[in-house]
Amino acid sequence: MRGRGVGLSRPLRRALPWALAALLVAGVGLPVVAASSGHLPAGPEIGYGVSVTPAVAHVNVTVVMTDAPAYLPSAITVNTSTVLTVHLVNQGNLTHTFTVSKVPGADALPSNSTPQEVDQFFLKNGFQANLSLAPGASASVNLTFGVNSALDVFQFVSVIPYQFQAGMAGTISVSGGPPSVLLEDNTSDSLQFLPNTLVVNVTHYPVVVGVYVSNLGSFSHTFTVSPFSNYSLSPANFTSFFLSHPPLIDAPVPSGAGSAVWANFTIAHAGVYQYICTIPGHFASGMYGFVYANVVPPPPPAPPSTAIVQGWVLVGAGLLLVVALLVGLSAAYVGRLPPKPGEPPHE
Ligand SMILES: [Cu+2]
Repeated sequence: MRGRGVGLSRPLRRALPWALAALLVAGVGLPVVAASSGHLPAGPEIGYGVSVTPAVAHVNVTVVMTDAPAYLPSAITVNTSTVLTVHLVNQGNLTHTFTVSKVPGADALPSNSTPQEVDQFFLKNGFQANLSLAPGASASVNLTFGVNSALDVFQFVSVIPYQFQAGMAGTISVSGGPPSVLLEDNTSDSLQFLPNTLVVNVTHYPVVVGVYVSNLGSFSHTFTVSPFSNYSLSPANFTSFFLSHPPLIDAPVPSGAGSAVWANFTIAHAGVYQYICTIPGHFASGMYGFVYANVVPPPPPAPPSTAIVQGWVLVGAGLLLVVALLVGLSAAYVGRLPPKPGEPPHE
């Protein structure tokens, strides 16, 4: 064969297509498999809450003290992140105090407490404010309610003996207010929340959470959060459930791409809170998600493995290489056989 000059030997020529096929399968197949794995569904995205410090609001309230004895008004409501300035006016002929509990709770100081027990309570727990006003006097005091005061109720009383017992008491209730944890979510015409997993990690409860819900599609939706933690709502009866157990928030997401709504709500304690869209049929079609409040969310479902596919590409390339080897070997072997009688010698 030597000296015939052109190119490859016959065994190599026979084996070459198979070897090329093996290279093609390995060289093209593997990158294609690797690239396609990046486009496989990757499971639900997770949204993580971002802690922020809300701006502080300033609120003024005038409280009149009377000899009834009483405070007018006796119920004050503020938001979190508020500085409350109480202007006190004693319109009576007796001295009264405005003594605010440091301990939250609508009945931290039981109404049947004796004057000694009232004194002991404030001696033991301290107070947020303690002003004594002579008849006709007036005074002001600032009280601060931060992000950690959500849902707290603080009592204020007059500690002059037997005034509290006679009814000189009131409450400051702290409602939600601006959120201290921000999240984002989206609604889609495929009836999904994107993401459908929201994570809140805070060191104090209750916490006010604000979710900015944007509409990616054209249908209107709602962002409605279950009042119960670790409780699964049912598409069959959530309407009646919410009648007896009002949701933490029921925020309408207007129709039309680009519209958005803030869904602000207060989470009382750690746990998993389901949220749904209450538009008929949407929840049943899978339009729900979960807020994981200091609970680790389950890992998103793993994308379908490409290991088997990649394995088969390698096996296929290997088989083709074996075929190439066999073809090459057999061609070399055939090449050594003497020509059949009557056949012209090989060229
Ligand atoms: Cu919906």
